[in-house]
Amino acid sequence: MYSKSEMLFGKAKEVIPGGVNSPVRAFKSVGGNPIFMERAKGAYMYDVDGNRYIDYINSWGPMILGHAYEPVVKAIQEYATYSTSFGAPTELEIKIAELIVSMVPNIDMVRMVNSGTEACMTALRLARGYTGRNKFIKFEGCYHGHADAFLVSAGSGVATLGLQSIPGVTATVADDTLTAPYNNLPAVEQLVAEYAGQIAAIIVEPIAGNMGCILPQPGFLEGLRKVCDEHNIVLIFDEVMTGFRLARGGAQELLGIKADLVTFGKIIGAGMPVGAIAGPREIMENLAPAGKVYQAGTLSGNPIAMIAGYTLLQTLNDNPVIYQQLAEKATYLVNGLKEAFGAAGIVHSINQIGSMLSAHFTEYPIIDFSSASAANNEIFRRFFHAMLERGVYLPPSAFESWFMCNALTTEDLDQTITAAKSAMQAIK
Ligand code: KE4
Repeated sequence: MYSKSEMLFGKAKEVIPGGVNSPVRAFKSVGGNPIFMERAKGAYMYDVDGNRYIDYINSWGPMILGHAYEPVVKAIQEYATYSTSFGAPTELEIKIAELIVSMVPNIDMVRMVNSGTEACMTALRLARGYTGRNKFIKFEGCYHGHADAFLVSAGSGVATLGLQSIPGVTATVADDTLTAPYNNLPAVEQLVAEYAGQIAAIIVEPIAGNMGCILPQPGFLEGLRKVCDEHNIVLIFDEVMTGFRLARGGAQELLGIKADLVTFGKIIGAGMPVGAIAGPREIMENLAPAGKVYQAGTLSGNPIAMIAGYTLLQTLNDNPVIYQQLAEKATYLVNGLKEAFGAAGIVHSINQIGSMLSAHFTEYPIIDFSSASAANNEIFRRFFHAMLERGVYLPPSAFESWFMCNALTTEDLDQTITAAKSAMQAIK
């Protein structure tokens, strides 16, 4: 069933550290060997052994309209013939920046980079340059990419691998990273009082997606906004995952909370390497060459990545009904999963907002990293493999979100629910 994947993984480990180019792909927390994919179309991925999977990873978010979305593929094919990179400004970069400014609330300007990591590290440097302060607050279990400052109490692959401290991240860097539990406003207020005048930014996933999917509790984000206003702290919404996924204007639009800076990734590039920082002119014009906060990139604003992202964002912008369709599909799936888990007598807690969701095997609500960590990972591990054997590809870690694409049909969802019922009976 997986013989070619197993052979390829053996070869990969000879020339690629851990056999993968990103740790979370290695199946470390669920065990077994990663599946090597060959192609994908719409809601389906096909591995090198010819197995088909209904895909709930969507490349960790970008494939919101499904894999190999025709208009994006055609746009890439056309623009590749004009050259794959100029290293000079292009009109296309203006067009995508203007489109993003029209879609996302509270921003005047956009700077393109090549990953969510670059976007978040730039936003932090910008906040530090703008305020003249060094420290910042992040939340346990939130993941903002692999820049040194963010690898303290991080989620996603760092949590998946159980890494408490990261060799190579120096104590001096870590000293400026302050952490608080997600959804714990008093802990933030205490840090702000203790480090009065020293905190440049609070960076938060407005809906956390890197310890499973965790929703902000009423008052949490509003409280962060108030603290930032009172202490002139830059509030950074890391919307690498939620941007363009939960609404055209992302979590700012959906939740009605104003950030000072917003970071993007994933969907903004339609699967091509793109990240972005966006915000008001007053802050953004501190970025070089307009200002002195230096940031650069050989392939930033790359024409192939830009036309891919521009094509996808145009579709989303012109068809906001997609977001309602995605949310309805996610709700349908969650109801089916609850039925499957309940029928097997397995305690569970499922979080969902829009087309993001995660399933945890615990009777307690999942509201922060501590509660996510306390859930039963052994059941998750067995569920993951039982679903894989039944042709459903879930995130290979309980510290990740599931993602829905709009190519999923009711038949796909029913097939997923049937697989879940069968998987639960097999593992209980
Ligand atoms: P990238 O550098 O991986 O493009 O983006 C980093 C990042 C920043 N902020 C948030 C909220 C993110 O979710 C991410 C990356 N997400 C993970 C999945 N949870 C990427 C998957 C991987 O590491 O392979």
